[in-house]
Amino acid sequence: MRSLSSLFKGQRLVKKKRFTRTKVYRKYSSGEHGKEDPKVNVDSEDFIKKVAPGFEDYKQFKNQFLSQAFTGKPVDIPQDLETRFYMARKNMELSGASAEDLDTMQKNFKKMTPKQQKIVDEVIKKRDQVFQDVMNKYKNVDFSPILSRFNMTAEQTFRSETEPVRVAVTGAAGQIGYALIFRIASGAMFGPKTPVILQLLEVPQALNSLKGVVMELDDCAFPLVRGIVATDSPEKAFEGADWALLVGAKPRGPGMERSDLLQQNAAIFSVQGKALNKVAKGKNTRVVVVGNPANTNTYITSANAPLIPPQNFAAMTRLDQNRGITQLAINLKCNINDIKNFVIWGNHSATQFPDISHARLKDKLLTDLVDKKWYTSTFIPGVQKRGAEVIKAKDGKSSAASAASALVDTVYDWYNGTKGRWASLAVYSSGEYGVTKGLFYSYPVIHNNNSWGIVEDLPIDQFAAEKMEQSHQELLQERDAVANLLK
Ligand code: NAX
Repeated sequence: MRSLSSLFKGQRLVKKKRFTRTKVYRKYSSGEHGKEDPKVNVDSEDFIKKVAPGFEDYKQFKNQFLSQAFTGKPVDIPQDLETRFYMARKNMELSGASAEDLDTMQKNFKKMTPKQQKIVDEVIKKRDQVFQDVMNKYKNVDFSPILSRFNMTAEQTFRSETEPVRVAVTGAAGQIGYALIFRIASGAMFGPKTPVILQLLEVPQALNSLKGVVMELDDCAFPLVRGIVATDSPEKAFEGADWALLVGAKPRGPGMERSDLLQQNAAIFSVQGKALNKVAKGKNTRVVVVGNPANTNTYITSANAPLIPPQNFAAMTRLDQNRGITQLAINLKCNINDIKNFVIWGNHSATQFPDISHARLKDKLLTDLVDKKWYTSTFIPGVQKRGAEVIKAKDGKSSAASAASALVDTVYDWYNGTKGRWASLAVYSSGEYGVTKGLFYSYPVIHNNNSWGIVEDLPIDQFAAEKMEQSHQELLQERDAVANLLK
């Protein structure tokens, strides 16, 4: 019988091929990801012989299989469960699943009794049949976009029983915290099948308010929430954390100098870095900083947590990217998703550089579509100062729901991979594009396998180089202003 889930898998395979060809992705892998199960070598000749007899490799088999499925000729797929399992594993691997996902799938598959495995097999066959009937009925319709949404193969459902992700959120009773926590709990951040344990940190004065937030969380009856911790102790909040989202920070008070703001926040983030180092999951913890000044707070947190690789820390610049891309889409009268490769460079501050020089609308360069004067005099300052504009419009209250949403996007991409799409993120610099090693600088990155790689070797013109350098210099000054705290 033909399998429509396999049709979809083939589409993902094509995407993956394209991604590999770009060669812009440099992998930083840390923690336990990337481990292969020595027992299963899906590239071995035995495996190919078993699942794809007569073919050179699995990809060739897959392509042939696909074209047969599209022409409506019946295709045999091996029926024994062990083989189907290996095929599923190979499909997941080809479509960019992490080693961790593959291991989980394998573990869960093995946990099932033969009877359960048979039931899953039956269910998937029935579902495929329904799709097939619909496709036969509406022959002139292109089903590929619809099929791509039904990507849950029976094998992937094995992933549903994953361990909960422990997510620590600081400043949990603040504005952003309130807009964020409910979205994490609903599954928007880690996906609708990943349970979460929320570990919420606040200052002692805000614990009562946090209690109210927890009551509301309870009242939502989110099925994915497997536990909630509400505390004013960083060590409790970060205990065993897979992800730490550092939102809480000291706001800039009236008359406060930027250097005071830097110092006061540096003190908070040193304490939190030390606590993360002591009690979080070590090399498997990932940390995203939102609290301002976000890049330098990330630098301080990472410097205080030597057991966690610096590549696991990042400062959020996705809100700036989202702000910019929306303005571009409005200007060009297109959809957000039609614009690719728009990027924020540098610091999350007014020196950030929102850059369209690599961006495309479908196959056209944005630099050919956008008025240059609008770009330099309206767009760039507009993105840089958007935060202040929002504060003005909201009578003194800063961006909250949009910041929370950008954080959901940031972690979703890091956790799930971007399949070749670029995302802006302030990550540890090893000197790329002339930035001082060790700073956290916003670059275009591609996520895969719970890690990221900077898109390298992009041509940088003089205009861009000057803007990028300006932000770099500001980050160096911020680093120097907090140097005393790192001795
Ligand atoms: P709020 O003042 O509403 O909330 C901050 C919360 O953090 C408060 O509840 C406070 O009690 C708590 N807090 C303070 N110190 C803490 C500590 N040591 N441990 C735990 N909790 C602590 O601010 P909110 O609007 O939520 O903004 C939070 C931070 O995000 C600010 O620093 C803000 O500047 C920054 N932003 C960063 C953005 C970005 O794109 N990176 C954009 C939005 C936002 O401006």
